[in-house]
Amino acid sequence: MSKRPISEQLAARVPPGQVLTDKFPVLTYGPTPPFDPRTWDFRVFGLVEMPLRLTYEEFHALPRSEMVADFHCVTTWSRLDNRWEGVRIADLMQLVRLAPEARFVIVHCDGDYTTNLPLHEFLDEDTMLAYRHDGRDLEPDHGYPLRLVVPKLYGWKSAKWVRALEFSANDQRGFWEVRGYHNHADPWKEERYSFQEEQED
Ligand SMILES: Nc1nc2c(c(=O)[nH]1)N[C@H]1C(S)=C(S)[C@@H](COP(=O)(O)O)O[C@H]1N2
Ligand SMILES: [Mo]
Repeated sequence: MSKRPISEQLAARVPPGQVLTDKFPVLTYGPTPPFDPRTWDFRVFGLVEMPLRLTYEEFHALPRSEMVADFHCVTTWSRLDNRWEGVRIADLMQLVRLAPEARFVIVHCDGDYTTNLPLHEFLDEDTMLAYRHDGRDLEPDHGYPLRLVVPKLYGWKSAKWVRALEFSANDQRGFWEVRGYHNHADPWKEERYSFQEEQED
């Protein structure tokens, strides 16, 4: 963790209770799942007009974008200015027609990890399914071949090894959301733990 003083401008980008790091720690529950490009696929299902299935090659043929974003882990480290490359959710959603009842997305990953997001935040301009980080392919431990990036929520919503998106009318708490972490996870409001949800209205 960096001990040097940081500028006011930088400090304004660090949410309460967070400490900056230049490293890129690996935060995973369990082992890094194996990856085989011949069998890997990416699916969209649930409240959509037509379910979607893309192979590894088809996914990589989607329009590619780049974005720079900060990353905040609930264990208190923040890493600024990550350069992600991949497919913006806004571009992916050109291929998907949602049913009007869809209000949540459940992200399904290899290794049985899941996480949940409100649809409107998932569809924001700043979300991406990334396969590169800081100019290189993602390391397997950081989610290769594909991870979600949701900069405005704590890192556990940025699911690694994503295989499917499920659109749903009902919210379904994911892996950490059923194990004591906050359902929403806004780092600026320090929405860390599920017990805080009872104090909200
Ligand atoms: N599939 C999966 N995705 C995951 C996790 C995990 O355990 N499994 N950990 C989450 C947590 S708690 C954080 S902070 C980020 C960390 O990403 P990193 O390991 O690339 O730093 O991944 C998130 N995505
Ligand atoms: Mo985390």
